[in-house]
Amino acid sequence: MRRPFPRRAEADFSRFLEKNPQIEEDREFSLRLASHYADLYRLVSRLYGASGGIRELVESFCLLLWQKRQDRDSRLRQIDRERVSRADWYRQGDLAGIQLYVDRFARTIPGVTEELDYFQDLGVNMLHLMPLLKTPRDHNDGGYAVSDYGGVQEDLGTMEDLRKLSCELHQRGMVLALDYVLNHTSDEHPWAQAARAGEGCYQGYYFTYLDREIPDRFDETMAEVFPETAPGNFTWIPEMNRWVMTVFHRYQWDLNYANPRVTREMVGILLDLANQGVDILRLDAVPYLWKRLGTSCQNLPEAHLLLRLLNVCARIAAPGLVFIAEAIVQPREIARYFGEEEWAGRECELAYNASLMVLLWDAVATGRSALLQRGLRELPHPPGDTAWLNYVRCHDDIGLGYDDHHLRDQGWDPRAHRDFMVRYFTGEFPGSPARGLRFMYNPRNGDARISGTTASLAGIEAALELDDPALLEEALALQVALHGVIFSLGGVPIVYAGDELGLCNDYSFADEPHLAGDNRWVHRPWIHREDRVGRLREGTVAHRIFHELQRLLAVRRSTAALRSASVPEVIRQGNPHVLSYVRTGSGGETVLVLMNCSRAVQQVGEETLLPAGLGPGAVDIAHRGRVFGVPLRLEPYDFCWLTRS
Ligand code: OTU
Repeated sequence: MRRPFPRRAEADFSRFLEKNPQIEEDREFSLRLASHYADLYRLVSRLYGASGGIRELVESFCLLLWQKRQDRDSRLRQIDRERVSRADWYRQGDLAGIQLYVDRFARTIPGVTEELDYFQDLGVNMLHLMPLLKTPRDHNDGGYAVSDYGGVQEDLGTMEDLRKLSCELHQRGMVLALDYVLNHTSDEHPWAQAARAGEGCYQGYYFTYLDREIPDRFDETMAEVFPETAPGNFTWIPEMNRWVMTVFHRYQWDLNYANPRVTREMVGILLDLANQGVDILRLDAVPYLWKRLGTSCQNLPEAHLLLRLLNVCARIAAPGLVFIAEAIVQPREIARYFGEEEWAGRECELAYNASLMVLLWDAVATGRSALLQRGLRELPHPPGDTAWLNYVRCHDDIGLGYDDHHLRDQGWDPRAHRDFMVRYFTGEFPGSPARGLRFMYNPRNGDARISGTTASLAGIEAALELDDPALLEEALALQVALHGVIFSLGGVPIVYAGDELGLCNDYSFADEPHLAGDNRWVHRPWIHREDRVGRLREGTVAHRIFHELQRLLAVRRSTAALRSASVPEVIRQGNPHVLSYVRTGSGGETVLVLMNCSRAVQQVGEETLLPAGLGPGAVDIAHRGRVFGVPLRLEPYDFCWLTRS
């Protein structure tokens, strides 16, 4: 819904057009600018109103958008038109992604372009490439410390390679997603270098302080992201004789968005990336985008306003572009990054469903579905055209971001339960087949997180090492079942590359000095051509998993209830080890999803089938039409997608 122009904005807009008559000649652009101008104006005023000069500032944003529109080629403008006419193109059923490191998957961007058949063979159509812009060679946090947003890491290729990849993807009906690391730059970015050289203007791009007074006050209320390797939130820079805010690693300098110049620069870069043919930008670390003394500096209202401003800019200058929010916080907080429905309310069209991911692993460790069921039931519904991005694993650790009162309601002590989770997935808990690693233990509060690939956490690594066929069967079943959940929940599922082949932990990082201190690299395996070829050899782990995921993705594409944007309806049933929910298509057709979260055989009675309108003879479309007797018998980690026969 459009709200009327604030009177000042209206006058300013007319004056702006008079001064820049060329803009009105581009009807498409000027109409979009006109329809979003009021929102742009309001957002800029709310963020920067206190400093005055709003008209000039808004004008400078408009000119920037106009300039970036000039750089947008006709191919991308055509895509813009198509997407504007199907506003929720990204959730119309069949978007499914894979996330990968260019170097670890195919060495270079052209190497990835040559592998597009592989992705289509699996059945994914969205390629999320991990950060690939220029970074310092050593201190780069896997690409999350950018030293030049205008160039690609030399070893990976060039911007031209990226554009070619985008064209090739679009020709195949696929889309490209890229990270936008916008909370911080590398300490080797030219802005940071200028700041270090004493240029006050660039020091104002970051948070810098002469003494510890303000840093100490910030530290009182801020958490630590990497307590083992990067304690505290500030780093002393001797050349500058100042402290600088570094929430993540000491070489990642937080940008100061309270400075509108920073915002304008970062909007420009965002649109430059869009103009390379990027369809989806994963906005990294969005909770941290705004800082204020006396707060946790996470999820502040201004961070939301800033994201709305970025979104409005995209709607005007590159409307084919959508955002993914990367906010690994409490579910209710994550959902706020979708934004609200009112004016300029949209922030990110997609958001990582971090709580689902944790609760899936919780169900594995406990063998019980209660917490997962509750988490799903209470998960906020994505508003309007937005959707969850569902995943089993990603390149980061598993952080145990539970709702503590959900744990207490189960009779579990939050601290003890988190300890149990870490001990389960590091294999310390008796009987656990998991082979994860403890990540970032914080002795001050006892917190720790978990690293490890799906296969190693699921028990495949242990089974292969112990040569235990029964354990292997179980672990394979689990690896597939977890994907069976994310493929059947709606939203956009995303596979973490290597998981489609069942790749286990890769310990080679320990021999590389600049990686050794960060064990997240254990689950960022090198994926060799032989690994991919392994999927073609029957009897291998890779073959088993790849073909199961391939089949499930195909079934998802052809099943209206699974493709639909409907929200899963969680079903209460008697067996505490079984996850159960129903998906409904627009024509009323239903699919009942059941997953046995335990390592024992489980039964499900007929009463569970009824809410989904199913009875005896229901057919499991996830397993080539398998038919069950009643009660239904689910093997360890078995799952099914049931429909009427
Ligand atoms: C992200 O993760 C990236 O995914 C990481 O790979 C980066 O190291 C990091 O940003 C810095 O760029 O804390 O443990 O709420 O949780 O942004 C991972 C969001 C992280 C943060 C998240 C961050």
